[in-house]
Amino acid sequence: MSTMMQNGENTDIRNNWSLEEIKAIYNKPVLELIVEAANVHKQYQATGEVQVCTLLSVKTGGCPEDCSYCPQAARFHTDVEVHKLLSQEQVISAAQRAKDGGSTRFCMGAAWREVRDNRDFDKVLDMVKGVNEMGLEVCCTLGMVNEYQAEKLKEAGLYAYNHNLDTSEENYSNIITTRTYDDRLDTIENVRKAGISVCSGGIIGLGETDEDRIGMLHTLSTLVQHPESVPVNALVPVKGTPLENQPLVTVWEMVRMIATARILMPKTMVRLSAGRERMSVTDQALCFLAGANSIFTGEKLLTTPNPDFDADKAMFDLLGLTPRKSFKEEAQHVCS
Ligand code: SAM
Ligand code: DTB
Ligand code: SF4
Repeated sequence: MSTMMQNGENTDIRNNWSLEEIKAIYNKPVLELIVEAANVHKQYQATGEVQVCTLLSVKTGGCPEDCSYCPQAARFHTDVEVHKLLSQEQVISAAQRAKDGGSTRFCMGAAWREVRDNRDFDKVLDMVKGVNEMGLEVCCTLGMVNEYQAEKLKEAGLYAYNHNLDTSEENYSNIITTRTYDDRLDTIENVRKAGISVCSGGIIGLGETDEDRIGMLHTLSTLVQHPESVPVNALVPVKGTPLENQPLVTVWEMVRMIATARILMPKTMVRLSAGRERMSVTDQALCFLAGANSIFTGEKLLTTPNPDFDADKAMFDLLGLTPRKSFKEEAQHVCS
């Protein structure tokens, strides 16, 4: 830790954190934790810059999995309207709207357990190509992928793949029974091997303990390479799901997760993800101070509401935040 604080070299990024160390960070008095995280943030990240990403559900509902938080699982009776795969035109026009609204990353989500080698996957590959050609960083979240499918996505121009661990290994079977933690880790490894940027985080507010939150952060921060982005979602309780009556998480719980993630994974983009709709600007400001530097914009996440464009624009103006340039642009700049 001290070497990391001294020189900020890449080599100081640690992936050997112990559970005890993480616990000690997570349990610090919250204001002290924020200050420490803010210092790490200042050292490793461009403070004041926030990555702006937009989501689109390209295939909605009817999912065979039983993730107890998710409105898209076929077995729960929610108000989500099932929709087959969108057309290429629908996706490109949504991506254009996102780009016009200042987004640099466009993430397409599908309510699939896993990718299958069929025509729908070929269509998704075309969507990836199309969005990539628009100069956006393309991200997908399509469920489990094997090595071969990850390579095809990479060839099509995929920049990042989102695959969340969601909770700790110990708590996993209380939340999802239709797949295992190892299934999740295997997909992350396949994505990494294909040379795609890894986006993986989780949800708080599922009824998990602090130990579960710490356990999930331990798994993420001890991967051979840290995920390039870690989304921290607050559960959006949806009517009809088993978790519909879960109490809302507090801002302090979000701040603790974000700050701990920032300290453990200094170079990672930490995303303040689901749950912003219920947070005030003051709450969100605390999360940015604690090291969050990425958000989803646009009035919908996948199926649930998100603050609208004007509200986020006003928040950026008020807090003096600027949208981050895309990593793709930066890479081109370095090459040219
Ligand atoms: N089916 C794919 C999968 O599970 O990986 C991709 C889509 S899935 C909806 C993507 C992520 O959304 C989940 O891993 C979970 O973290 C998040 N999510 C789903 N429902 C949520 C909810 N009600 N509140 C917060 N996050 C949620
Ligand atoms: C992530 O971690 N959060 C996003 C994105 N990755 C795919 C999804 C949040 C979904 C919230 C519930 C919904 O809108 O359906
Ligand atoms: Fe399906 Fe993904 Fe929802 Fe789980 S989180 S039910 S896999 S869409």
